[in-house]
Amino acid sequence: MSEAFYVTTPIYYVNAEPHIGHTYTTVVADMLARYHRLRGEQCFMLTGTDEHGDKILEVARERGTTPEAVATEYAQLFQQTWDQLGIQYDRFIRTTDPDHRVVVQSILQKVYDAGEIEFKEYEGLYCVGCERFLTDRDMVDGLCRDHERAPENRSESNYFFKMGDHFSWLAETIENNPDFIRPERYRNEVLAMLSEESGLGGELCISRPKERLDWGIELPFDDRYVCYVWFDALINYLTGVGYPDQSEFETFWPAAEHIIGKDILKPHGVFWPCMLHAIGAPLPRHLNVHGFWNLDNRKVSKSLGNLISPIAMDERYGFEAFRYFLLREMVFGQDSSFSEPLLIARINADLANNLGNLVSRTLNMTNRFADGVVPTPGAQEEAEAVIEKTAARVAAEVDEHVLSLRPQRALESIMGLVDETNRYLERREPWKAAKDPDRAGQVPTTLYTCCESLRITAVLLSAFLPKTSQEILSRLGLDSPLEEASLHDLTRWGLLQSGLPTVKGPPLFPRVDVPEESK
Ligand code: ME8
Repeated sequence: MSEAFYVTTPIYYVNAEPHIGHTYTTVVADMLARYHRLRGEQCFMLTGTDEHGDKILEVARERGTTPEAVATEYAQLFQQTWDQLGIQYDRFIRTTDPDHRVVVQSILQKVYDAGEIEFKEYEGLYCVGCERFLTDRDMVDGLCRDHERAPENRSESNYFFKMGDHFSWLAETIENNPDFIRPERYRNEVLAMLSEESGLGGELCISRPKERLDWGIELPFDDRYVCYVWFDALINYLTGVGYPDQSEFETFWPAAEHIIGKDILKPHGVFWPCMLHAIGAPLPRHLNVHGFWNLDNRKVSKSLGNLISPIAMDERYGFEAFRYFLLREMVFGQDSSFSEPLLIARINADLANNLGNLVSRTLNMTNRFADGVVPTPGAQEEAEAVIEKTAARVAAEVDEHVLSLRPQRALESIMGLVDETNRYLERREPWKAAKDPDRAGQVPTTLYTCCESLRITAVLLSAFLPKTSQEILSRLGLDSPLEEASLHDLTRWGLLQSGLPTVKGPPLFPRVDVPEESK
């Protein structure tokens, strides 16, 4: 049986609209699922919404409506956004889905029966934005570091998961599996959280009394309480693939790749592995952590209200161009800045001038000098052999970069092939060679080499820019969907058949003018 690949995004809170941050994580997951599908693996992508908790109740109260209504409105908004943008998820999970409630309750009962949950009084500073009690490290000048608002003093009797019992096992596991949390800096952060000096308590509050919050999943062992959101939310990753006994679970869980932003490293790097260990489930394959998109040097977030909508970007620049920018610009793991001039500069340099130019020059000249069909090449000379070797090297590099979660490097590498082919075309100058009796015989080989390099470029781009890739392939006379062959076979040089009818078409990515106000 083929290898499996399971990729997840965080499930997003339903209190605001999808923005650049959610879009980045979701696009990375979509790109990975598409790439692994092309490698012939059996893939499953999970995304969805996190709907319980104080925050949603707060919004519902402000609006004079029910939490169900708010949750449904935003869940639909997220789902419609991903549909409109062509994200190929396999399930959109909502924490209010009935199968999720069953799984959460069965896990709570299991952990309770194992004696890992205790009931006691707790007092602390609680941030409604984070949905949790804060530690000193979470605060700056008395305010929550992430939400820039003052936490509330709260005291109540609650149920606690004794996760500290798993800390030494977890630290050892992380040490022994150095790439479980990647990139490395986040592994070190989690190890620091687990060290005694960090002040991270060994107990995780997992309940809320219903008298204060009744919007949640009821505890199976005490109906006066509902489950605290992180415990409920993290379990979505298990529900999504049929925990505990559906066959998908066996197939996909050991191949799980979580993609998250660094803001939720603690729940995923500490709470989640301890929960999994407590129920005897294996850990996911990797926890992949990216940095923040910043705007004016501040994190883009719903609470700060400085949103960049993927739908607006789609309308203004086309989603493929925005998707390219996100994947190319951010070094996975580090923070990045967003600005429209930066986006425009990327579109113009990489997509319009480099890729778009190669497509239009190659196909225009194929039209002029080869009757619009892929020509039959003659013998390769050194210059053609260099392009063939570059294509093979780039295909290997892309594979390595994608598997190591370096989308930016993979795209850099693909654009290197485009660049090299553009330079080859400049040197061969078929527009002049066609008129020179000594060199005219070279033209079919030159054009074939450019067409074949473009075909391999389109195959390699297909997970990153699915529509652009299809468009290039169909202009080269190739209409069958890529899924029918494997990536390895598709990147072999020489597969492009001579005689296929090509199409010139309009510019793939027209140059974008920098708006007056940004100059
Ligand atoms: O935390 N830059 O949901 P959430 C990059 N429900 N990524 C960003 C970002 C930014 N400025 N802002 C948000 C939650 N993200 C929980 C998750 S999972 C079991 C529960 C992305 O709606 C990034 O992936 O606040 C981040 O981790 C996630 O959105 C937080 O989404």
